[in-house]
Amino acid sequence: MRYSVIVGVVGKTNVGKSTFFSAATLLDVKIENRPFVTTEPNVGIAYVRRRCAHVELGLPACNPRNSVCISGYRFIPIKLYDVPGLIKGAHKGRGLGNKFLDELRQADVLLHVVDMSGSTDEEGNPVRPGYYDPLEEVYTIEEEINEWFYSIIAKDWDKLSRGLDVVPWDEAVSRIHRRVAGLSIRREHVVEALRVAKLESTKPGSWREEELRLFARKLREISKPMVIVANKMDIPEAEDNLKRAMKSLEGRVIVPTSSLYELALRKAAKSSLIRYVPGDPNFEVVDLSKLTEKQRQVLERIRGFMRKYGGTGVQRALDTAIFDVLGMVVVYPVENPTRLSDKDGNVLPDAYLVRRGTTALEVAELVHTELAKGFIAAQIVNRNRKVGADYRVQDGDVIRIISALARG
Ligand SMILES: Nc1nc2c(ncn2[C@@H]2O[C@H](COP(=O)(O)OP(=O)(O)OP(=O)(O)O)[C@@H](O)[C@H]2O)c(=O)[nH]1
Ligand SMILES: [Mg+2]
Repeated sequence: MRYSVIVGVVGKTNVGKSTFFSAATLLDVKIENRPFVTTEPNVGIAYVRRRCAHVELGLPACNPRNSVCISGYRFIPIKLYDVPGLIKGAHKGRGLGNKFLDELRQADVLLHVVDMSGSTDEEGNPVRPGYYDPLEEVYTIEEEINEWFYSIIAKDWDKLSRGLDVVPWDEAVSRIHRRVAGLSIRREHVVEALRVAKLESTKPGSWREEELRLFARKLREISKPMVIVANKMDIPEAEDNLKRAMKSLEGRVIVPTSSLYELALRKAAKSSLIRYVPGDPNFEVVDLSKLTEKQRQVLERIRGFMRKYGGTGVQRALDTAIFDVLGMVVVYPVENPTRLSDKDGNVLPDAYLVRRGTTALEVAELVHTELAKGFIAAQIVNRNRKVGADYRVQDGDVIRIISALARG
């Protein structure tokens, strides 16, 4: 299976990264209330949630293959990484250092989990809620992540940059791009970073450290944007901190969560104690008499939280990262435009997550290289339109590729 998006879960140590990861993937990983519990990255499959096209098109059902459809929502797989925690000075080797972040070279977006309750100190040790300022945490950890990125770019920069001043600007950009290609960075990211850093058409060979740092920071922000996961919102002290964060962390995307509650719900649903669709604002108890008094109390507390925040926030954090921040769209390739199915009659079998701006030809390539080679046109079935190779697909498009070369 191919995953079109890689999401990295990063943050200070002991803030709930592995809890978030476990809630999103239902994988059992080590979770404890002390620093540096995770020592090796965890990787798993999580899902983003979108209203399924079968509902939008008024069909009774679908037969998903590469994704799942639950209660009219299509859940599309993405790859999720949970990495060891950071502390201030990690780039100088403090704590577990930051070398493990290299696992995130391929990440498209980062979820920065923050302990919004302030119940862990600078080093991740448990303290009374409200003791530590989560705003400090946001700045400190962003700095560590930017340092990691800078160190990758700064490596061998002298050698590379010398040659850049004697070639045309376009070629210089291409060479910089090749240098950073292993970081899942596209050429337009480089162009945009140079533009916002006001370094266009300058001489990279003459950049001082300051300019290289600025370039690296902008490139990180553009190529690996971040969503702040304001975690542990179930602890009362977190609420005031969140309000402050919303005010002073302007320009950042913040999603309030309780990973602890989401994990409890997913486990309860797995044991058939409740019915819960991830991302829903509520859940349903299957049989009240099967619950202990303690379980009932916990579930009621969770229900109260969800009423206040519209859910636990875990699914929303993933959806925000993929749909709002990366601006990805979902398309449904089909072979039979009348039945909206593949050749075996499966209705809307595949949901593809693609970048906004992806063309019909690129979708054909994703489905099968042969289809793309013989590309004639595409039919956007739900809009009743015939389009060419350059058509940029829209969210929810059901697309049939008309090709001279049939699928092998
Ligand atoms: N109250 C509350 N506690 C949480 C929440 N999420 C995680 N925790 C608790 O925070 C502690 C640390 O959780 P982990 O998931 O291990 O944290 P981590 O960020 O992965 O930590 P390291 O891997 O050690 O860096 C555990 O005791 C969790 O139960 C939450 O949303 N609310
Ligand atoms: Mg962990």
